[in-house]
Amino acid sequence: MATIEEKLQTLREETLAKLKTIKYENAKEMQDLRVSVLGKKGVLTEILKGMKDVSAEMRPIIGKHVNEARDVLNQAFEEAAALLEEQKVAAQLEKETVDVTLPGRRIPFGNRHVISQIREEIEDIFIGMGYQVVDGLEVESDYYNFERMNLPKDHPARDMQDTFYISEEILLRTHTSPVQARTMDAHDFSKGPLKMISPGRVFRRDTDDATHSHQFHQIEGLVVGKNISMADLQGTLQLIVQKMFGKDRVIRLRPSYFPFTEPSVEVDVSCFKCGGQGCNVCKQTGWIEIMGAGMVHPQVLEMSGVDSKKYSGFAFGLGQERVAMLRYGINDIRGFYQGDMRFAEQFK
Ligand code: FA5
Repeated sequence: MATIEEKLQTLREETLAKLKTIKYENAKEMQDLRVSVLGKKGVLTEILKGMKDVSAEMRPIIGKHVNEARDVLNQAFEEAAALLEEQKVAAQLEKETVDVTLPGRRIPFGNRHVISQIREEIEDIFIGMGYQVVDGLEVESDYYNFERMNLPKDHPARDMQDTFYISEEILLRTHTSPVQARTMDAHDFSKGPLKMISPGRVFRRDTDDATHSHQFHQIEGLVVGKNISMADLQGTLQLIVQKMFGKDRVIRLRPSYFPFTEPSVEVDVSCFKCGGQGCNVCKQTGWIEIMGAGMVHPQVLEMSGVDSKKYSGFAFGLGQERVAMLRYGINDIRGFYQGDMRFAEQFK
């Protein structure tokens, strides 16, 4: 009968020989072989059962041989597995050919968000008229957002702009108007008039619906200098409306109220759909409201240290979403913020 050592030797030789014959297409055969040789119920375990008949002196020596055989076989299986993988990849590469005549894959191009497009368009128009474009702060102080806009702490008109307060004195700005005060503070009027626009995001505790969002975008406009009149405001707004909505559009100023302008107006544009006859877009009125505006309140000028007897100015604030909705016939404001590619791609 063969000794344990002989059995181990035979197992090693036979296993290594079998491994060599396995092709990558039959990789599972290798797995089966591994289980049958090294598995719990495999040949090696079977051979080990013979240890009980080995004398005590020989046990360490035979044990060493067994371990050696296990190591050699384990390594052989690992090498064989790596080789099969290599062969498989090589065979795949050989099979795969590149069809150089196929058209290339298109890389999808993104586009500017429609709100950004509107902002840039309006910026361009005003830059062309010599205005500077100014950034404001989204996190503002109560002082600039309200008090400097002639809305002291207990002023009832604060209710018109439901506010997210961060602390008693810090809030998310409810409009871009505080930039008026900040730029007037910084401007040197001895060097000429101030002409600026300031686009940006604003926040209100409004309930989201088709025409209201709790955050939206405004563009503030401010001109302060000598002899600035309501006619300048009207001419400027007429021009912007024609550039944005077409040269046949006219504007209408309606009396309104803002604490920071006097007089104050709501600005309507003649309906671009019906031309003023009345339709579903303009709710049969022939006019669509697009922004608030007015002559800067003397008190607002004075708070910036501007002499209201020498200087006057006009200001306006328009909602960017409102302009985009009117221009493109968008009927739900929430579309701007949902990130739906089908919506965004329409404005390439
Ligand atoms: C103001 O915010 C004034 N600061 C505008 C102003 C500036 C007047 C300078 C005079 C001088 P109002 O609250 O009306 O005004 O908002 C201006 C525009 O923002 C509105 O015409 C509308 O287009 C837009 N708007 C207001 N609330 C929302 C809202 N919840 N969602 C989307 N757009 C809004």
